Amino acid sequence: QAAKAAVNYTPTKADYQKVYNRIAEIMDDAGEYDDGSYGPVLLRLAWHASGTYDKATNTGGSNYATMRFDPEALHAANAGLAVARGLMDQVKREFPWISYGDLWTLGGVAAVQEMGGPKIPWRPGRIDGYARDATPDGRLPDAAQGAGHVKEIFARMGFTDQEAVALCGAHALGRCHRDRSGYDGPWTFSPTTFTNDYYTLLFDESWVWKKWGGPKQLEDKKTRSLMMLPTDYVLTQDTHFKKHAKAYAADSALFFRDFSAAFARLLELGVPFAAAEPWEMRSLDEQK
Ligand code: DDH
Repeated sequence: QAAKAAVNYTPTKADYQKVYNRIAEIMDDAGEYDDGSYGPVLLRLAWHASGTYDKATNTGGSNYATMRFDPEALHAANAGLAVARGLMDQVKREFPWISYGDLWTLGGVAAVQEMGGPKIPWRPGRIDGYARDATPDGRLPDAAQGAGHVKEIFARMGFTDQEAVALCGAHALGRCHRDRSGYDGPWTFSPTTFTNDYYTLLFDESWVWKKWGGPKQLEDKKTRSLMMLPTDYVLTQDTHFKKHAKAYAADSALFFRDFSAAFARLLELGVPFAAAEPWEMRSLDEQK
């Protein structure tokens, strides 16, 4: 009877808050890693787990957490994410009852909130799937392409241009790695703080093509220490994208609000939730 009760135990919000807290602690244990936080790479894991969603066939997305399996783990877009999956495995050992999809998406929520971003409403409900549920290569955006490609990829997930532009603001965080994507450098001067700097820099700096042996990317003319991918730069070129990117550059609160809504939706694409309402998890600071 006791064993049966344990199997049927439904974790509560307090249980998920404990997982959130452990992720937040691990994020800060990064030491010499990158810019001193695992937050950006955990955010990228949550995004790549969710961004495989295809609205037309209702396949992909964070349910099933199929990036655990080859060949999806080996897709070029996912290079470097083994670091993030390894960190999440540490958390999974301590809280074995959580599904990988819930764990990885909660990691994205913790990353955004702990790095100073908006609250991201989140709820559990994803289940672990099998290798046969894995998605084909090519569903995530290719940084070398133009505005048409970016629109197509986000529309396939069911997003508008406005939501696509809001989601790209996540590039305020983290950096590109030569040994992962081939690209190199951070987008902003504060890659572990969630800001709207990605948009302000896009419009305020002069961006020139970097002269180097690597893939085509831009650098800021003034310091040559920041970068933009071709797909970032199109937000200043395409008229529809530009309208929203300008609005986010001018109004940080608007960006925070729209990012929260779009990112919460991204994490839920293709997940068949029961009726429960999403929760707001508390940041470590709020629990002091
Ligand atoms: Fe991104 N991204 N991303 N990205 N992304 C990279 C890094 C990070 C594209 C390409 C790259 C989003 C959209 C796009 C983050 C979050 C998000 C890198 C570098 C490439 C390349 C990887 C490496 O070398 O380590 C492209 C293309 C798009 C696009 O939309 C057209 C979105 C929507 C998000 C999100 O989170 C909502 C984050 C964070 C990083 C930094 C990772 C790190 O390790 O640092």
